Amino acid sequence: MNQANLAPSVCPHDCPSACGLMVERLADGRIGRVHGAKMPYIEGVICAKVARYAERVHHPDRVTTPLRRVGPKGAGAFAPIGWDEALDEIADRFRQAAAQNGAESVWPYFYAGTMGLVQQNALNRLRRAMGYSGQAKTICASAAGAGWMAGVGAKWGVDAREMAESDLIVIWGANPVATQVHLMGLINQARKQLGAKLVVIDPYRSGTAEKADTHLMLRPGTDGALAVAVMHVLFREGLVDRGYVERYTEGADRLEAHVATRTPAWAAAITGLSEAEIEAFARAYGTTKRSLIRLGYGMSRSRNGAVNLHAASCLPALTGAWEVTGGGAIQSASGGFAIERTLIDAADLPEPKVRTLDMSRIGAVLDGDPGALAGGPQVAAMLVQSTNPATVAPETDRVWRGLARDDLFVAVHEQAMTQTARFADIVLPATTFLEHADLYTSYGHSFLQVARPVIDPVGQARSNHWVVGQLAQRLGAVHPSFAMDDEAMVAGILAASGLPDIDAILAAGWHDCTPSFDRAHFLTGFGHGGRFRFAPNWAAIGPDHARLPALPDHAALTEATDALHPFRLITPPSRHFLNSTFADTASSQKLAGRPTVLIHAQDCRRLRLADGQLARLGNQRGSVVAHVAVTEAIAPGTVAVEGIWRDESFVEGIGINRLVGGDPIPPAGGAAFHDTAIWVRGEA
Ligand SMILES: Nc1nc2c(c(=O)[nH]1)N[C@H]1C(S)=C(S)[C@@H](COP(=O)(O)OP(=O)(O)OC[C@H]3O[C@@H](n4cnc5c(=O)[nH]c(N)nc54)[C@H](O)[C@@H]3O)O[C@H]1N2
Ligand SMILES: Nc1nc2c(c(=O)[nH]1)N[C@H]1C(S)=C(S)[C@@H](COP(=O)(O)OP(=O)(O)OC[C@H]3O[C@@H](n4cnc5c(=O)[nH]c(N)nc54)[C@H](O)[C@@H]3O)O[C@H]1N2
Ligand code: SF4
Ligand SMILES: [Mo]
Repeated sequence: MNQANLAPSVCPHDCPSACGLMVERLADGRIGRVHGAKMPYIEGVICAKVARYAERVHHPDRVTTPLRRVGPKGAGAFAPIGWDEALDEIADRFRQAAAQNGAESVWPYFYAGTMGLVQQNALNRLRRAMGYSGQAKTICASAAGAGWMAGVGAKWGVDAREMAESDLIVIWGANPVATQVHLMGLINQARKQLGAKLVVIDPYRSGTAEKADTHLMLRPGTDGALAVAVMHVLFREGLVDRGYVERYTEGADRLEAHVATRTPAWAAAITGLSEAEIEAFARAYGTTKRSLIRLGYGMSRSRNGAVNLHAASCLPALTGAWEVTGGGAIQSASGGFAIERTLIDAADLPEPKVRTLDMSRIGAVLDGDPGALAGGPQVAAMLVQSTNPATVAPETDRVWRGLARDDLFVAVHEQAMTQTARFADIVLPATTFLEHADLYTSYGHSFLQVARPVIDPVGQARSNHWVVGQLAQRLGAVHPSFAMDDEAMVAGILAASGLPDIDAILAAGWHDCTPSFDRAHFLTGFGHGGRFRFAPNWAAIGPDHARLPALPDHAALTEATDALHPFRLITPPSRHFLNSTFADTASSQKLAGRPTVLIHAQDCRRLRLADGQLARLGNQRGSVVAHVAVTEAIAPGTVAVEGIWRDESFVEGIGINRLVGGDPIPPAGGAAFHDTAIWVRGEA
C-alpha cells in the first residue's frame, strides 16, 4: 500500500458504524482497496463489502449518463440523453403536475442510501421551497425510536466502548455480527478480558446468537411478554434498586402491581421460551448493575415493536444499571450531535402547509388509497433519491403497480440500475460518496466526520445537492443553499453549529461529540422532565396510540397466524449486503449464495421439504419462491429469509417484500418487516 495514494473518506451507508476510511487511489483515476481509519471505535477495521468498494464504484452496470425510458414502464429499456434535457423535462413535469393538481401532487422521495447530511436531505430543501408533499421517514427507525423515546425521552445512550467493562451484555433484537461489526468486536473483547457473558434474544440463531452464552430463541413479536416477566422476577426477588427508582423514574408503583400477574409461566406460553430460561435470564440480569442492553431494530419490526422496545428499555431503570460504567442501554447515538440544521433542511423558509405521505406506505399512496393520500391529490410526479423502494418497501406488487401507472411521472437519481430505476421515465446518474463532499454523524458512535471527493465523478454522475440546485434554478425555487456547492454546504453547517471547520476536522480525523458520562447515563435526568417513564404518554409520541397498552405488556397486535397461514416470517438483513445495496456485486452475491428460506427440520419433515428444494411462501398478498435450508437454528413455526436480495435474484423475479404488509406500526409508523403470517409448501 502506497501511503501517498491513500485518501481519507467516510462510509456513507446506513450502518451504525459510519467508518472513517482510507481509500487507495490508483493512477488511472480508479480506486483500489478501501481500509479502515485508525479512529476510536473503528480501530482500523471495516466490513468486507466496503473494503471491496471498487467493485461497486466501477461496476459495469453503473449508471453513468442521464437516461430516458424508451420501452414500457418497468422494462428497463433506456437511451442516453443530456443533463440539460433530463433536468428540463423533470422541471416541466413537476410544473405541469403542480399546475394541474397542486404542488402536493409532487412527491420527493428520499432516504438514507447516503447518510451524509448534505446529500441525504437535498430533496427536502427543494420540497420545502416548492410546497411539495412531505414525507414521513418511517421505513427504518420510527418504531424503535418511538419505543425508546417513550421511556428514555432522548436519542442517545451509553457509549458502546463501555462494553469493555460490562459483566453482562444483552443483544436484544440485533445481529451485530452482520449489521454492526464493531459492536461485535467490543463484545468479543469484553468476553475475553473480563469474562462478560453474552445473551442474545432473537427468533433464530443468527451469526450473533451463534456466539452467545445464552440464546433466547423466542417467537417473533413476543419481546414485551419476556420483558414484563423479567420485571416480575426482579420485583419478586428484590432485585429492583428502590433508591434509584425513587430518584429517576415515575410509574413504578403501578408497574409493580401490573407485572405481579405476568409470571414467567404466563410469558412462557406467549414466547415459546421455558419458565426456567426466563427466570435464569432475569436473575442474571438483576444480580449485576454492569449489564448493558443493545436494543436493536429487529425487535421493533413487528406491529407491537414500539411497545416491546419500550418494555425492554424498562429493565435498566429498575435495576439502576444506568448508574455504573458498562451498565444501561444503547439504541441510537444519533441525537448526541449538536448540529444546527437550518441549512440542511432549508428551515429558514416557512414550512409549507402540506400533507405528509408515509414512505413505508408508498404502495398504498401510489394506489390512491384515500387514507394513505392524507386528504390530498393523487401523486402525479416523483423524484427518488438514495433509496430503492421497489425492492425495500412492503407490498411489492402494489408498489410496482403504482410506479408503472401511466399518469405518474417518475425520475430516479441512482448509482445503480435498481428495480426502482427500472420503473423510471428519467434516470439520473448519481455520484458515490467517493465523488462528492459531505458531513457525517453516526447512530453507533459520536464522532463527527467530513469527506472531500477522492476521485472525479464516474461518467457524468452528479451529486444529490447539485441536482436539486439545478432543478431549483429551473423551477424558480429560492434559498441560499441552492447556489452553494457541496463543500460550501458542509462548511456552512459546521460554522452554524459552532464546530471546527473542514480542514481542522480532516487534520484531526474526526471531531469527538461523545456525551459526558453523566449525560450518557441520564444521571442528569431522562428526557421527560428528568424521569424515566414506565407508563408512556403514547399520545405525545404518535397519533396512532389508541391500541397501545398503558404499561409494558404483550400487545397482541401482530399479524395473526392461523390454520391457513401457520408460519411467521422474519426477513433480517444479509451480512453481505447493505439493505439492497451490494446485492448486485459479484463477490457479495457469491458469498450470500441465493435467496434461501430457513425452516426448522421438524416443519420440513411435516411439509416433506428437503434441503435445497424450492418452496413457495405465500399469503393474501402473493407468493415468492426460494430454496429451502433445513435447520435446527430457528424455532418451529418461524421461518426466515435473510437479505434484501434484488428481485431478479428470486426464481420468479420478485422478492420477499411481496409478502410483507404495509399497515403502519403504532404509534408513529414503521414497516413490520418481521411480522408476516404465511403458508409454505413444496414447489415441484
Ligand atoms: N451487513 C449489513 N449491515 C447492516 C444492514 C444490512 O442490510 N446488512 N442494514 C443496516 C440498517 S439500515 C439497519 S436499520 C441495521 C439493522 O440492524 P439490527 O438492529 O441488527 O436489526 P435487524 O437486522 O433488522 O434485526 C436484528 C435481529 O432481530 C431479529 N428479530 C426479528 N424479529 C424479532 C423479534 O420479534 N424479536 C427479537 N428479539 N428479535 C427479532 C432478527 O432475526 C435479526 O437477527 O443494520 C444496518 N447494518
Ligand atoms: N424485507 C426487508 N425489507 C427491508 C428491511 C428488512 O430488514 N427486511 N430493512 C429496511 C430498512 S432498515 C431500511 S433502512 C430500508 C433501506 O432501504 P434503502 O434506503 O432503499 O437502502 P438501499 O437498499 O441500500 O438503497 C439505497 C440506494 O441509494 C443509492 N445511493 C447511495 N448513495 C446515493 C447518493 O449519494 N445519491 C443517490 N441519488 N443515490 C444514492 C444506492 O445506489 C442504493 O440503490 O430497507 C428496509 N427494507
Ligand atoms: S458498511 Fe458499516 S461496517 Fe462497513 S464500512 Fe460502512 S460503516 Fe463500516
Ligand atoms: Mo435501516
